[in-house]
Amino acid sequence: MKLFYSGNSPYARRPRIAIRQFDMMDQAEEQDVAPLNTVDHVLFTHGPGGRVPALLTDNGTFLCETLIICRHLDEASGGKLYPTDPAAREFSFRVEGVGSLLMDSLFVRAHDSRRDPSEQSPGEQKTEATRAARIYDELESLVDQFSGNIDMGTLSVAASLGYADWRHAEDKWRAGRSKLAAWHDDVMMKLPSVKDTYPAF
Ligand SMILES: N[C@@H](CCC(=O)N[C@@H](CS)C(=O)NCC(=O)O)C(=O)O
Repeated sequence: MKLFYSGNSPYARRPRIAIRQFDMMDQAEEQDVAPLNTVDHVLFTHGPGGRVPALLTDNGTFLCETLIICRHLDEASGGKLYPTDPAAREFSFRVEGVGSLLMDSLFVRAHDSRRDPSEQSPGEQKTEATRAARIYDELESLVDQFSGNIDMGTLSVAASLGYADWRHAEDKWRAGRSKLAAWHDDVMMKLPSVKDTYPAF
């Protein structure tokens, strides 16, 4: 299979982390397709979206959307990305959902803040900043429960926090959230899969 990505894409980082963490480098080739948004972009030969990550499966099916791609990687790996115990699996989905929600919120705000000032929406940025703060707090309260897990739930949270470091340093998400900070910096960043894909900025 082939994963299409672009360098600092926080969404593409999630399957890129999974491929490294769950020893799938032999199964998945990666192709950097930056810059995005060109008229004749290679992604448009596969579908209308033009977004990364995208995955061409071994059967030639073109998949888009991070959560779908991670689901496919889980199947292709024989179930390595999520726990098999039903309760632990459900909890991993919960954590992945929260991490994914955080990424969406951070991404929307970063995107809006880079628009021409005349096109920005301060109201939307405030809404998303408030949402992100609520999610950081939720993660701080959950971290004791997930800190020992290495699965797509926790890896997705790490990807979102790395994106917050890059695009939203002003959030100071570590302030007052010492357990979450220690988990990210001392546990997750020690994993080569997480460290090696951390955004370059
Ligand atoms: N909902 C998508 C979002 C993916 C996304 O927005 N990717 C960005 C890069 S981080 C992209 O491809 N942007 C190019 C564009 O919007 O044309 C997912 O979960 O995979």
